[in-house]
Amino acid sequence: MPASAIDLDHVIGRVRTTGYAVLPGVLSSEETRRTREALHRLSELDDEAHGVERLVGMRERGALRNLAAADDVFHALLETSPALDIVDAFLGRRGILNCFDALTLFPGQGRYPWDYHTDLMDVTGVSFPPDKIPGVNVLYYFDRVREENGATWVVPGSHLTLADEPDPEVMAPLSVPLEVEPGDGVVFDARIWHCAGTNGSDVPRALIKTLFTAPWYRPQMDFTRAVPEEMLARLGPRARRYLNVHNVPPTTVDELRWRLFHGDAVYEEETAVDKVAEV
Ligand SMILES: O=C(O)CCC(=O)C(=O)O
Repeated sequence: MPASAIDLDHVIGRVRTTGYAVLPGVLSSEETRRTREALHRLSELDDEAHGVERLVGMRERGALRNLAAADDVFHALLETSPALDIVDAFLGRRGILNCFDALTLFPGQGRYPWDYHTDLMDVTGVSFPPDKIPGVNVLYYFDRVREENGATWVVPGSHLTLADEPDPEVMAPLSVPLEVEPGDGVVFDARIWHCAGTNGSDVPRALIKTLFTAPWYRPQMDFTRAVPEEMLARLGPRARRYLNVHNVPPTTVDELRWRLFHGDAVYEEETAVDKVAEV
């Protein structure tokens, strides 16, 4: 999908009011195919490396973590995906990645309705100014998903509630299943209450989750160390910003002084070279 095909104002309006928007065909069919294949390979490797039983015991089977470090094929989701313009529109040039994982629902597996949650539980119940959104989640789907094979359920408008522990039995009837095709995305305000459904089919259904937040929210991993240096170096400025390379606190007084003097210039890598090292 060319970036221009997203009606940014429309999507932003939907996310602000209902809390979510579906992005039909946000990935091209070629990207969808290559990414799905890579997920499949990675899932087999994870099973082999850690053992299916152990992963199931940890509730981690099919949860493929830190995709930025797994394969260059995933980097498009931090560099060229049209959905990133929506992320930047909400979070500005300081938005960072919180997690970049694949999540799989295997046949018979489900989380509905006990697992209603928001993606920013640390700020659940906190009131923000209407124009400030602390986080945006973009989900990418690789299967045709319906209620029967584990659609994601969202409670429209619930991103604005200040209730910090709503009853799942109350939320379930208020929620809607998101029906999508392979290559579709869903973007939502990360405060929306949502829940994975139950996969009643005989094939796994997988999605990729890219959660972005304001720079003050602690990411799931320290990507500056969790992504190999040579991979970080291959990435463009936008992806490096999401991976938080500018947000690591200074480790020397010289570096601190450089930053105090240059202020926000540290975020200007998208138009300049990485000056942090040039203290
Ligand atoms: O797997 C799903 O449908 C929902 C994923 C989810 O709960 C999340 O992104 O936090």
